[in-house]
Parts: sequence; structure tokens; C-alpha cells
Amino acid sequence: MIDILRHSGELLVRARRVVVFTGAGISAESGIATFRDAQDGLWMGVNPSTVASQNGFSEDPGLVWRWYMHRLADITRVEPNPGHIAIVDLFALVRRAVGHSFTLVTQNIDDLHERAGSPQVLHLHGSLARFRCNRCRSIHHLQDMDRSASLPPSCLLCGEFVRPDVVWFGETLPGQTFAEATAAARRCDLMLVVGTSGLVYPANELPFIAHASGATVIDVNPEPTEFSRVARVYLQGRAGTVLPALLEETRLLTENPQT
Ligand code: BJW
Ligand code: ZN
Repeated sequence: MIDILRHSGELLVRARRVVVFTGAGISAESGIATFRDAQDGLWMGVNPSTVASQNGFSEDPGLVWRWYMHRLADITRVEPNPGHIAIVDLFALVRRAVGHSFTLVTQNIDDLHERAGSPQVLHLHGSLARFRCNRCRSIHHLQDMDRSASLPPSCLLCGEFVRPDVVWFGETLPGQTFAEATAAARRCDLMLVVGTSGLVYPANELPFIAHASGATVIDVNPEPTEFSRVARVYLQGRAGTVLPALLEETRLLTENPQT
């Protein structure tokens, strides 16, 4: 493992434009269940692929609302883990030492990257920190939500239910954010993919775009993923262990370029 970490560190030090692309696995060690875990075990008696949709919300707005409020409570209760923190330190290290550009793209709706200290995060699937009207799309704020209500609040402008500002199945991703993420994937020379199964379109295209544009893809995951066939390096393991180890190797290389 040390050799492969050293090799990954060398690739990081040599790269000029780096993209880190994360999924639910990066937050697993904070205590947030991943999607596929949740699906296998039905999360709170709810199948995420059924409720994370406009159909699910139309059929039972109260159930979907309570499910998101429960997840919000989980997210608020937990802390960023060493994987989130290593990404912040890696950005700082390679920016200072070798002047790289760095882009962080996440599919997660939690704010654990921000709470760890990552300054700019492209949220492809929205965020649980924001809410919007399901009809007129007016924005509603987290502090105004009654988290124990059994039904979603109603929009003051049009009376329709308010929903989390996240991207459900069958919905399009925020255009500007996805355009920025795609552009970063196209021009990067290294993409570090962390904790995503790669099963959900169109976010799962990013590593393939990076690969097709000539970038090196490194996949960090305890299990092989959809990206195995394009990843030049597979760092098998948990993000909270692998990323701090990768940071350490990269630090050694920037401090002693000869070693
Ligand atoms: C660790 C670890 C550790 C564990 N360290 N790693 C057929 C029918 C219907 C639709 C489709 C279809 N085929 C394709 C579609 C399109 C659909 C789609 O992709 N579906 C697939 C499931 C098949 N996509 C969409 O609908 C998207 N929109 C779209 O396509 O628009 C165009 C369109 C418009 C109109 C009509 C038709 C098309 C939108 C997708 C939105 C996804 N939204 C969600 C919910 C967000 C809100 C919320 O959080 O509630 O996003 S779904 C869910 O999956 C969530 C995640 O961001 C996303 C990705 O999951 P992720 O992060 O990869 O998590 P997991 O659980 O899958 O994987 C975790 C990984 O971590 C695993 O690999 C573990 O091994 C690993 N791990 N511990 C590191 N410690
Ligand atoms: Zn409204």
C-alpha cells in the first residue's frame, strides 16, 4: 500500500489541475449512511429511491418531509471526519507547494466538506441547508423550518408545499454548477474519486469525461466501483484512513522532492 500511496502522491504533485469528486462514502465514517446501505436496509422504513422523487413527494409529502428532517438531524449531530479534513489539507498543501488549481465536486447534500473548511464546493445534488417552493421555486431558509412538523410548510407566495433544495430522480442538476464541474473534469489532469458507487447519472459521467480528456483517475473506495475500468490507481480502503495517508505521502514528497 505504501508504494501505491507514494505513486499517487507523485501523481498529485505532478498534476496542475486537480478535481476531487466525492459521494456518500466520504461521510460514512461521520455516521451518515450511504445510499446503497440505506437501500439495502430500508432507511427509517423508507426506500430512498422511492421517496427521493417528485412522485414520492406528491404521494406522501409528510413522509418525505419527515425523512429529510430526520436526515437533517443526523447531519447536524455529526462532525466532519479525517477524510473531509485531509481534502482541505491536501488542497492547501499542493496549492502552496506547487501552485495547483483545485476543484471540489460533491454529490452529497450534507455540509461536512464546508464544516471541515473546504471553501468552495460544487454541490451537484443540492443541499439540505436550503429549501424551496415545489411550484414557484422561491427560496426558504433552514432557520424558518419547523423540524418537528409532520407536514412540509406551505409557501407564503403560492401556498404549495416547500421541499428541500435537492435533486431528486428524474430532475435536472443545477445547470451552472454541473457546467462548472464538467468543465473542471474536462481540463483537469488528475481526478481523485472518493466514496461513490458511480451508479447515478449524470454525475457518474465526470470521471469518464476526465479520463477521456487525458486525466489520471484515482479511485478511493473499500469496494471496486463503476470507475474501476478507467482508474489508473485504485486505493482500496476507507476514505478516513486512505486520504490522511495520501496527504502524508504527498507532504513528504513536497518537503523532500528527491526521496
Ligand atoms: C466508502 C466508505 C468509506 C462506503 N470510504 N468509501 C432508469 C429509470 C429512471 C431513471 C433513470 C434510469 N436510468 C438512469 C436514470 C437517471 C437517474 C439515475 O441515474 N438512476 C440510476 C439509479 C439508474 N438519474 C437522474 O434521474 C438524475 N437526473 C437526470 O437524469 O436528469 C435527466 C432527466 C430528466 C428527466 C427525465 C429523465 C432524465 C438525477 C439524479 C439525482 C440523484 N439524487 C440523489 C438524492 C439526492 C438528495 C438526497 O440526498 O436525498 O443523490 S440519489 C443518491 O445517489 C444521492 C447521491 O448523491 C447519489 C449518488 O450516490 P453515491 O454518493 O454514489 O452513494 P452510494 O451509496 O451509491 O455509494 C457509496 C459508496 O461509498 C459505495 O461505493 C461504497 O463502497 C463507498 N463507501 N463507505 C469510502 N468509509
Ligand atoms: Zn411558491
